[in-house]
Amino acid sequence: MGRKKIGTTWTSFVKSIASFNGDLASMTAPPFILSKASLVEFSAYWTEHPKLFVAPAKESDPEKRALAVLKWFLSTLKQQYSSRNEKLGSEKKPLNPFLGELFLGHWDDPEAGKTELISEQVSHHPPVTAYSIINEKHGVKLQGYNGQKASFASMTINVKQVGLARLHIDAYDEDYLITLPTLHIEGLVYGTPYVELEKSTIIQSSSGYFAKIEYTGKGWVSGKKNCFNATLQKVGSKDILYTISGQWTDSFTVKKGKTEVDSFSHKNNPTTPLTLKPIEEQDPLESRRAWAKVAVAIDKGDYEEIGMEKSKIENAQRELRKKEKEEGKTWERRYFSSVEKDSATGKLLDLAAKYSVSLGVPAVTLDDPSKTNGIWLFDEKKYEGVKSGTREEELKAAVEKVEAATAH
Ligand code: CLR
Repeated sequence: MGRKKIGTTWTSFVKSIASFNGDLASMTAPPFILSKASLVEFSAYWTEHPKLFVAPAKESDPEKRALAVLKWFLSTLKQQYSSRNEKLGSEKKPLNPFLGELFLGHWDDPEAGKTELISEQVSHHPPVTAYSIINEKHGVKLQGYNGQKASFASMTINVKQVGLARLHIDAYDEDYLITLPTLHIEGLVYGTPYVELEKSTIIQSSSGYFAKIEYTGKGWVSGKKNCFNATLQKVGSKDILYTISGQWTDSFTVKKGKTEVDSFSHKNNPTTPLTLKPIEEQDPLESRRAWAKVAVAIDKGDYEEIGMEKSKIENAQRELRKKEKEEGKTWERRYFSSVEKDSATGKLLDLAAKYSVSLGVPAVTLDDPSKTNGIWLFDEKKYEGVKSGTREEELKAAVEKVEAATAH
């Protein structure tokens, strides 16, 4: 393919997104920027350093624990927002997950032991992914759900994330509420898209610590991309306990006052690969298996074949929704349930609201649940049912339905 051809395709793509409506799923893109990974896979980015994920559980001092949580969170940003982009400017458009799509796996780490990942697409309109990440050995659990609201302005795609994440540490019965940063895509006009983070993230702990991460983008002092400054405070005092600053794509330093007390560098901390079942052993609703034919077509760069294979999945889904409507039923989520109210999050939000006044920072509010088709919680009962085999019939029926809808 000649340069000119790519250039023209890119230009028409950029023109087409200029008129898109905010639903990322409806955006059509040329094959060379299509990713083979579905968004349901992105939940794995939270735990590519299992050692840091479980580190807070080893600290008996609540302040050190809150710091360890902050450090772990900062270490996840590179994977979340730039790992698909090793060569800067090669961000791609992920596959749009279908309702019920799953991504299941685990990490084995000599120190952290086994950490399990359960990710499920719990809503299609609007698209929402829910996940649960569990390390039983250390009693550390993360759960959350998220969707995206996108808009296009002055040649960038702006993405507001809706939803939240919540970390639980069993030994201290402690919770941490984590908000999700706003982001935008840079480099679009040049055909070299990459993510830059904006505004801030907060982490509110039930033990009274409050962390704020401010994303400064290109630091005007350093001139580097992906910069941030973070602080950790305890409520009731204006004292800053720790500051962390650096580049979330590279390294950062932790300081107490002016003294450096710790640091982190991605170069010295390789990620732990996620272990997945081989495709043939996966459930038909698992992402890699379900999208396998689309992935082959993307590898070939065959636009028609991509379209045809995607349509098969989309039409089957449409048919299923139609049937459900006729029968007055809804799709049964395998691992998550939607709730009216989540009291643990509610408590943390109340704390954040109270503290924000004393700390002089904006209060954290929960996004309107309608934006995520509800509040999604990991359902332990459903999970136990899957593990012990008591839901086998139900799961088989779900798979059969999908397969029947795909057959014609
Ligand atoms: C999904 C939830 C993850 C964090 C995350 C990282 C990158 C984001 C992604 C989320 C949503 C989809 C996203 C992506 C970067 C690019 C992609 C915004 C928020 C868009 C749809 C691709 C636009 C197409 C250009 C590359 C041309 O925890």
